[in-house]
Amino acid sequence: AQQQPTADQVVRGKNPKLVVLSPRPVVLESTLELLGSERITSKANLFVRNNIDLPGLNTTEPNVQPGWEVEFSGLIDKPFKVTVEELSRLPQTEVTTVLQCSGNGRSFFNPRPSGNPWTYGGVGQVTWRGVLLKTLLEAKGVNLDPKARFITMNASTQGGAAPYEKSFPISVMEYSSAMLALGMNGEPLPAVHGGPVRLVAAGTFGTANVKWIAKVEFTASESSGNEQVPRYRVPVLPGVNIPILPTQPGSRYNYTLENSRSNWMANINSFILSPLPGASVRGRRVDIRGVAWNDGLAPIETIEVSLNGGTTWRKALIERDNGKYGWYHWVSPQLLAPGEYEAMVRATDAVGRTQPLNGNVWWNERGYEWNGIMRVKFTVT
Ligand code: MSS
Repeated sequence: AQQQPTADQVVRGKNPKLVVLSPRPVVLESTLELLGSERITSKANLFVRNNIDLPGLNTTEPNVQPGWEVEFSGLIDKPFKVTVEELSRLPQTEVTTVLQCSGNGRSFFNPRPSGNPWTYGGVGQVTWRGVLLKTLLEAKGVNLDPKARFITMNASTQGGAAPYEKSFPISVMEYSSAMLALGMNGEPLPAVHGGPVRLVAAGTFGTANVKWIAKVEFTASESSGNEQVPRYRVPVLPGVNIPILPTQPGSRYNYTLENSRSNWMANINSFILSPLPGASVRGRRVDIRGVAWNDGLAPIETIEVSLNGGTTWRKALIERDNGKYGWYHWVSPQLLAPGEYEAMVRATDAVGRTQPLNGNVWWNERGYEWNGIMRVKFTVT
């Protein structure tokens, strides 16, 4: 049998503890242990999801490309190009966001959908620095045509890479302070995470955050490309207020732009990061800790822990230290006698959005947007 390469062999600078889901295109999963070990996810520990690798960029070093251009076109009065140097001279904004693959948690769906078998590690929290699209359009004196409803983004195809094209509603972009990011965690943007320039839209799933951005087009409709449909979509009934249309587990769905929606805004979710699954911890005082997050459109108000299978829930203490698009760290202090336990966590936001007890209610053919309540078994000694 062939030996699987380790994460640091696949991407220079990555922690070898990341799990290689695919060496090519690169897909690396982080772990609960690594996510719980730092407040901001370092570039070494951040997951990687490439649909398409750009040759030579599998490193956490910066991607220095003088003269890199991003082209703006479509439904605007003055099409223009902007270079990375020009972007770095415009006013910069920092925002901390949760970056999560919409396929995170896929392997918990039953039956298991095809695609990368993510467990919990397709997520991290990072601080971006860059130029807001709003700031850029103002600086350029550019106005949108009222018919423009979507931003259609294209990654560079340098080195003969296949195109990666995604569309997002302009309203989402405006609301989520979309930016052209040049930096991450106080450093130049690592090559593998999209350097020199990446489009970042806080509160959206990873798929919207196009790396190595080369072209931004304002369009009247969504791209009809493969990455927009059938990929990265969940079933919905147009005009019906349900986040994901439940479909028969195991069934097929004929995705169209009308009967499905793109993985736009991240849904509400929460993880237990300590104790780790299967851990043995000293009693009686045990602090159960973790993170929760949503799309930032409404604050998270309650995070609750249950130790009896969801019969009763106790409110955890919430820290609000990373802004509305970041992780809400939480702690639930417990007094526990020696024995076996299973902890569950659920978050609820100000508009009542919460997580299903059985995440499989959202079963969808491609396994997106899992946010079922997490359960962690541990032992108190
Ligand atoms: N971009 C590009 N250019 N390409 C690709 O492939 N992918 C996506 C994003 N962007 C891509 C892009 C996805 S899908 C995700 S998640 C993200 O990215 C990730 O990130 P990182 O940095 O971590 O790698 Mo799922 O929803």
